[in-house]
Amino acid sequence: MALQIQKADLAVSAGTVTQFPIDRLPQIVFSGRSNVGKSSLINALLGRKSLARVSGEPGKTITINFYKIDGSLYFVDLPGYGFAKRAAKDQAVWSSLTDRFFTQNHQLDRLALVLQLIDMKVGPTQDDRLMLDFLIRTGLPFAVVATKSDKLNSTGRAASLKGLGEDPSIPAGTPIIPFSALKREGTEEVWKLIFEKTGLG
Ligand SMILES: Nc1nc2c(ncn2[C@@H]2O[C@H](COP(=O)(O)OP(=O)(O)OP(=O)(O)O)[C@@H](O)[C@H]2O)c(=O)[nH]1
Ligand SMILES: [Mg+2]
Repeated sequence: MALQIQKADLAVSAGTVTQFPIDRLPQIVFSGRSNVGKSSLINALLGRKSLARVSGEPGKTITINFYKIDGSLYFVDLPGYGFAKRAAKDQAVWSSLTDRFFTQNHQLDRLALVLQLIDMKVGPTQDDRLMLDFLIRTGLPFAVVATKSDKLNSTGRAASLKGLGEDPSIPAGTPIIPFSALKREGTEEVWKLIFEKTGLG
C-alpha cells in the first residue's frame, strides 16, 4: 500500500462489543487522553480534513470508531480517557467500552499496533502511565506518538523527547515519534511503523 490512500470510510461507530468488526483485518489502535489529538492524527495519516471528527469539546468521542482503510486494515479511534469519573481501580480510567475492547474482543490477536498518544508539551499524565502499564502487562505491541510538536520550540522539543526516552513508564526501545497535525510532521514515520507491524505496504 502506498501512502496514497484510495479509500477510507467509517465502517462502524460501535457502542457495544457486538458491533465490533468480525473480519480478520489487522487493526491499528489510537489511544490517549481526551484532546490529545487522536482524531487529528487519523485525519493527517489519511490526508483527509475531517474523516475523523475533531472535537471542540474534550471527551466527545464516546463510541469506538473503526475506519476501514483500502479494504486492508482498520484504524480504531478509541474514546479519550481522563475526563471520566474515576474510581480507585485503574480500569475505571477508561470507558467500560474501551475496557471491553481490550478484554472481550475476539479480534485482539489482530491488534497489530497500539499508537499511544502523549501530548508532547504536557508529558505523560497519570492516566497515560496507567495505560502504558496496561499495554506492557498485556504484551500488546505499541509505540508512543508525541503529539502537538508544533507547540514547542526546539529546546522544549529536545527536552520533551529526552524526558519521554528516559521515562520509567516507557520501556527502552519503544519507538517515540514526534508528530504535528498542524505541520504534518511525523506522518511518514507513523506509516512506516504501521507497514512494519502489518506486513502491508
Ligand atoms: N497545535 C496543535 N493542535 C492540535 C494538533 N492535533 C490536534 N490539535 C487540536 O487539539 C484538539 C483535540 O484534537 P482531537 O484530534 O479532536 O483530539 P482527540 O484525542 O481525538 O479528542 P477526543 O476525541 O475528545 O478524545 C483540537 O482542537 C485540535 O485542533 C496538533 O498537532 N497541533
Ligand atoms: Mg477524537
